[in-house]
Amino acid sequence: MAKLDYTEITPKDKYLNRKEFLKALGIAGASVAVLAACQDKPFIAGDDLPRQGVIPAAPNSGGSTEEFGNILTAYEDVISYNNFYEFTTDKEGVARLAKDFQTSPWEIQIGGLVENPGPISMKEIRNRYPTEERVYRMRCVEGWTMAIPWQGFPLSALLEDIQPQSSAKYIRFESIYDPKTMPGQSNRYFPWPYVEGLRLDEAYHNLTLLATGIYGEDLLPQNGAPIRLVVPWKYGFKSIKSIVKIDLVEEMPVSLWMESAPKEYGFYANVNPTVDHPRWSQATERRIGEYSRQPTIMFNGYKEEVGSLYEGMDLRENF
Ligand SMILES: Nc1nc2c(c(=O)[nH]1)N[C@H]1C(S)=C(S)[C@@H](COP(=O)(O)O)O[C@H]1N2
Ligand SMILES: [Mo]
Repeated sequence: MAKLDYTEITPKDKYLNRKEFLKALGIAGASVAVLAACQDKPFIAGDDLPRQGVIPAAPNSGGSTEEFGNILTAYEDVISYNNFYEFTTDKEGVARLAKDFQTSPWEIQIGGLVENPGPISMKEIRNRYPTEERVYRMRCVEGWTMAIPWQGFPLSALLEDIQPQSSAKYIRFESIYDPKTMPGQSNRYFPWPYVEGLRLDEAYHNLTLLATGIYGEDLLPQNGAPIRLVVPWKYGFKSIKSIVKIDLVEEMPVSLWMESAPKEYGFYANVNPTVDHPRWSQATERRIGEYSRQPTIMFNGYKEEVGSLYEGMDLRENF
């Protein structure tokens, strides 16, 4: 299927009827049938926002977006409703505070139990790893959710280059620490810098992405520029933004959220409708741009892809 050009398609859906719109997208007959099932559903968040669209019938993610109504979250919403506590805990205030955040030059320090440690610059990363588009659902632990077309490359591609040693069991990520430019880091309640981690098999999973763009545009600071993690079957807080350090380690890393509220946030953080947050239910979720709530889907809809990673584990204990 032809790659969607969001800047191109969006104005067209205003003046073309649906059939012509689909034709303009280059979607073949078979896909039209799939999309027809959801044609009565409205676009998320109003039709006058700049970039939004129908999720391609066969996104190359391998992940399923069908349960999500095949509707992408409007670009305007993706860049204006953010969790990035280094700037502020006010979701609608992040974009303004992050506007002048310097994301170039940028490098990631690679270390720990690897054969090839050292810094790697964003320039090198861009040259070395071709990006692909992945349409993923993102479910925040707070109960809201989006569907986002990312540009990125599998974390496994980087891992193959840096070569974890056999003693490495986990990967640990660190976000930038710069309280001079990130006002939220003066909030001493949180143990900065933001830290996250994955088990090595989760890190190697093909769905696990290092993202550099959204909707065909480079990431904006509020979304974690210039490079962030995206792990679509886990709560959004695992998808750590603005990464400056990656270490391969033997022990399970302690994330910022585990350290600040260990009873509320565990290491795994797999989306699970049957395991509630101590202060609220996780049974339902609200898509940004809609009012009603929908049932939460196990592993955020990616059970087929990732279920086997957790076979035999007690997911209530390992929350
Ligand atoms: N460094 C850092 N990464 C972070 C966060 C944060 O506060 N700091 N918030 C997380 C949470 S809770 C969510 S839901 C997602 C939000 O990503 P988005 O703003 O791009 O939608 O980023 C995650 N990554
Ligand atoms: Mo979140």
